Amino acid sequence: MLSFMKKLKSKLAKSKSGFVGKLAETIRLRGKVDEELMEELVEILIRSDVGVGMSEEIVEKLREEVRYHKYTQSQDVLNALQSIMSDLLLKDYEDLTPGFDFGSVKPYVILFIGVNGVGKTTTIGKLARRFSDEGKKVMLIAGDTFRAAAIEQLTIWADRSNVTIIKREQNSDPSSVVYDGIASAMSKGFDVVLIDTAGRQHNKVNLMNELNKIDRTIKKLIPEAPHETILVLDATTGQNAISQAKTFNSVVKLSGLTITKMDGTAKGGVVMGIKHELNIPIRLIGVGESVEDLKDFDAKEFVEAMFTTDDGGSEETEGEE
Ligand SMILES: Nc1nc2c(ncn2[C@@H]2O[C@H](COP(=O)(O)OP(=O)(O)O)[C@@H](O)[C@H]2O)c(=O)[nH]1
Ligand SMILES: [Mg+2]
Repeated sequence: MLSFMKKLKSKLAKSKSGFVGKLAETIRLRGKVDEELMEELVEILIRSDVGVGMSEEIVEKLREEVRYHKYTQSQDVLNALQSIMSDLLLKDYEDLTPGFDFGSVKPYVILFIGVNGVGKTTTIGKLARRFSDEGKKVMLIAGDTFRAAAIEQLTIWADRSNVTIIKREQNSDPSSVVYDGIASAMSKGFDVVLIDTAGRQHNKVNLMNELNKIDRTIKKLIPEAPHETILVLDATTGQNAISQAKTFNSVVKLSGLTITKMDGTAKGGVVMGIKHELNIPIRLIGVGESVEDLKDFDAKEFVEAMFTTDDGGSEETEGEE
C-alpha cells in the first residue's frame, strides 16, 4: 500500500506541479486571503480542466470556509481546499469499492470503448495480466478489426500474460469475432472476457453503429452482459474527454471510466471535471505504459496523492524514481 502511494504520488508529480502545485504557490505568494485570491484560484482550476461549474463550486465553498473560520494563513486555505475537493470527489463514490467483483458471474464480460489512441488496448493488456495473476482464466477478443496493427498489439499483450486471444483477419466483422469469442468463453469456462474495439471508423456514425451492434451481439448470448462497459479517456485531452463521454454514453450505456495518461499531464484536474459533469464512476487510472501502471481508482487516495508531497511542502517535487 505504501509503495503504491509513493508510486502514484511520483507518477502524479507532473499533475501536481501543474495543478495543486500552482494552487499552493498562488496561495503562498498572495500572502493574504482575499477575493482576488479566490478569483485567481477559480482561474487556475478552470485552466487545469476542472471545468467551470466545478471550479466555481469549489471556490464558493472555500469562501464560506474562509469566512466561517476567519482563515488568514496560506496553509489553512490549502487544507480547506483539499478537504473541499476531496469531499466533492468522494460524494456518491463512497459505496463504490475500488476493483472488480465478479461475484458468481462467469464469464464476466467487460467491453472497452473509446476513440483512437486513448489507451484501450494497453488497459486491456494490463488487466489481462492482473486477472491472470489472480488465477483467472482470461480471454481477450480483438474487436478492433479496423487496423491490422491493433490486432497485433493485442496479440503481444495476450502472449505476454499467456492468456487466450480470439482474433480474425483485418476488416472482419467485429461483431462476429465477439460472438465467436463469447460463445467459446461460455463453453470453455472462462472467468473473464475483455473485449477490445476500434476507436475509429470511416466516420463517426459507422463507429457508433458498430459499437451498438457489438453490444447487441453480446446480449444475444448473455442478456445481462456486458457486465461492464468502460469508456477509456485520455487525461491529456482535458475537456474534450467530457464531450467524448457524452457521445459514447448516448450509444451504449457506460458503467465506468478509465482515465489514462495521468502520468503525462499537468491536467489531473480533469478528474474533478469528469466527476462534476458525468455521473459515471472512474474505475481505473493509467499512470504509464507498462503492465503495472494501472490502478483501481480510489477517490480518497487520489486526492491525498495530489496534495501530499514527500518533502513536507514543496509541490515542485518531481518524484523519486
Ligand atoms: N504515458 C501513458 N501512456 C499510455 C497510457 N495508456 C496508454 N498509453 C499509450 O498510449 C498509446 C495508445 O494506446 P493504445 O492502447 O494503443 O490506445 P487505443 O487506440 O485506445 O487502443 C500507446 O503508445 C500506449 O502505450 C498511460 O496510462 N500512460
Ligand atoms: Mg487499440
